[in-house]
Amino acid sequence: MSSIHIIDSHTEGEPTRLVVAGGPELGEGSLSERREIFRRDFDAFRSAVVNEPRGADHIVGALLCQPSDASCTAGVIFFNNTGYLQMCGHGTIGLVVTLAHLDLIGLGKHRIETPVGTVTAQLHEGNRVSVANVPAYRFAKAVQVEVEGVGSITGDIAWGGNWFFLVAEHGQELSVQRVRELTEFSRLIKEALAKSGITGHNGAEIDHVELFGPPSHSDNHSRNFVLCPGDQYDRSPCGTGTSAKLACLYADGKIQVGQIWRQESILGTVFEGQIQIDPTLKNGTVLPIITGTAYVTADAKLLRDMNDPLRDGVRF
Ligand code: PYC
Repeated sequence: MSSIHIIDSHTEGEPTRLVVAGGPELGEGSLSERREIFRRDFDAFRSAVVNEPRGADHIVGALLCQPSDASCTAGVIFFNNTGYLQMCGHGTIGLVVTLAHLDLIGLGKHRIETPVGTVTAQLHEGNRVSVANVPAYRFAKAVQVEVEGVGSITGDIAWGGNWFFLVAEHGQELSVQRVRELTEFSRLIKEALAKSGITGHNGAEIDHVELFGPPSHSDNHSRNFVLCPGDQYDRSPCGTGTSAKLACLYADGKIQVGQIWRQESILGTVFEGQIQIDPTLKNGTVLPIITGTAYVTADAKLLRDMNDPLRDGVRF
């Protein structure tokens, strides 16, 4: 029998399951090297933690790691029902609130190492966290893709810590009652991008699709529906997706430094986004800051009985 200490939280509705103890030994390399060892040698552990019967398809897992950079408070590798994420905004907010719940950190700024770079998270009062994410940029504007059964769809390709295809004109009503239809619609777009060879930089797979529409509340600027890898939709407005959106807004001259963008999720929960500009970075690149709130929901032990045929979870 092996035991895994996990703490669950949700950030604006989207769950994060942090593995605090009982995780695999991945060595002391960079977080991206450790993520490859995780993927190669311990994928059964990933599945055991987030997939049924111990988890559920929409849970995002996070493995707490020793950082390789001593100036960082923690390292983290994010994963989900089908694989590994590059970065995760809602998950970083959940991680920081969980570390505070464990009395491991206090209010203020904390550097967190991820496989795609170091981010800085500021813990405020009331479980609120601002994440200064990795630099984000628009890679391509108004890219057309022919989607089977749908027709031609136009979107922007942007990096916000993951690769996104951002679509404003889609004819879909973005309501929580329609998540099945929106999931299928977005899945078809993702499939069409792959079939058409449309990628991010260096042939990177675009594994997130983001649909935008009008907000349901006049305080907010926009509502989104975000399809994540593993065909699960983000219950939060998606931290990396909001970062990608900020990069596109900046590229279109629609946001300035100091302005707040209130991005509403399909549930109606909100991330506040803003940008900073670092003149040493390539023109058009922004430094997104995403603010949201997380709550701890469970502190538990997962048990893996080696006689249990489903000890590695249900894997597809
Ligand atoms: O918040 O960046 C995010 C995220 C990615 C996938 C699910 N949430």
